[in-house]
Amino acid sequence: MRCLAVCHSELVIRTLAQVLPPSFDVDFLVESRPLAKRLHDAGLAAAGGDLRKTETYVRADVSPGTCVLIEDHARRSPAPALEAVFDAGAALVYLLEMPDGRDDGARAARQERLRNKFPELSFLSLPELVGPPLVNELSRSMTRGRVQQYQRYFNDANRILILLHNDPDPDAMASGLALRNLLRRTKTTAIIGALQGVTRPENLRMVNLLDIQVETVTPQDFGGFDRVAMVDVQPHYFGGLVDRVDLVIDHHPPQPGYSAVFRDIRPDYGSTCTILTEHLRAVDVNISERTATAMLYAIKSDTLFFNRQANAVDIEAFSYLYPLADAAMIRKMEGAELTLDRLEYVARAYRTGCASEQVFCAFLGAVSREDFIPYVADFFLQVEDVKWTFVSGVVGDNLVIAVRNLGYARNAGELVRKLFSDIGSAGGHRAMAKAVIPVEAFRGKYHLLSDDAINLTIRSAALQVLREHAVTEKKKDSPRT
Ligand SMILES: [Mn+2]
Repeated sequence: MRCLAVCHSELVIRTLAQVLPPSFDVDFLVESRPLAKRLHDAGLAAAGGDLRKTETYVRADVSPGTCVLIEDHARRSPAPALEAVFDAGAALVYLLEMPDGRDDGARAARQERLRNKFPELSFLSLPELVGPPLVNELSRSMTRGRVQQYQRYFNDANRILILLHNDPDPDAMASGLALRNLLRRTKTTAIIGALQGVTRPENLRMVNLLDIQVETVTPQDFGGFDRVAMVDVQPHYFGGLVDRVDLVIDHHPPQPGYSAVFRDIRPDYGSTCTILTEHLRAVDVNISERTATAMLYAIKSDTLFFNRQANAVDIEAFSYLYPLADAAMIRKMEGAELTLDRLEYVARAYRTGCASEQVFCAFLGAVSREDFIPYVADFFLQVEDVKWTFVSGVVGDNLVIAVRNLGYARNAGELVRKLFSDIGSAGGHRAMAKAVIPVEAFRGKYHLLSDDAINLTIRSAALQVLREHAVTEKKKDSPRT
């Protein structure tokens, strides 16, 4: 592609000459003839001329297919040069904006003015071009400093505990592996442990396929370790059992009330493994295929494959780990979603549930494990025309209700709080929510004699709130007279 760079400063010229690939056939146009000669002598295709005259650009053989880059001048308006270059027939014109002390608002206003005059003009900003890679590099060295500090701090410990939350999920386990890798430890000197082990079938499948050992520890064991680290969880989770740790790495919102020698908490990250990918990259540690596979699977599962709370850093970590991981293994772990006992509950919900007004409601009765309930709620949300699912079941003495929602108008978390927070714990996000209510309290509130009425009760309460909401939305939409 032919490119004409209209420049004032030698630094910009030399930089462009170096960064543009040979497929860009670049000619430089400058105002100062001595500069043009110097560039020419240095082997660059450069010419001099009056930048405000159309004939200068005609002579430079500008056509609609030429990419024209115009370097902003510190003291002069770019308008005359732009007018001349468009008159000469250019169509692909970029103004390369230089840092000039204008704030963002003033810059936007100037762009607007110029674009009104030259609708085809595009803008490139030098600070924006230089910024991202520079900031990336500098934050990587900040991370490097941080990681090297905790590596040294853990170095002389005989035994290390990497503590995970109860019923560890892929992100917790993969973070454990990654941290052990960073601390250059083996499973005998750095134990990955949890107070309650893994139970969910797809997580057990990950444990088996990747041969991950999560040891069950008790609070009494903590004293037997020289250092304690926590990943994907913070000490408050353990309700006063641990008030001091050596290292916390987590992507949940920061919690007060504990002391940690080192902490790296980034609530805007989609997974803890994303943070740990940055740690591993910063210190150039070899990532084994097993660890990369676990971490990649963790990022996928914590972000629901980028459907939930993922951002550029998660995608960046994902693409970094992807070539290091075993993709076939990940497919195998994902296949673990469907198990016979899950299908059993799906079938139960299908037999006993009902769908109307885009709402699916089912009661599973006594459920052997709580995670069957959200599983079934997720499952039925895939059904054509279903926008809400309310799936309930009894776990011990509690009624657990999982709510899922496809629509964008209504918040599932708010809805369960409105319906059930007076008799139990209720909360969640826009798309998923949960309530846990003592069965007796639920029966008391709704005067129920039998369990069979539970589903109908939840259904009519939910439909009522959703209908009320639909009415208020309609009122908001109707034009005022
Ligand atoms: Mn997580």
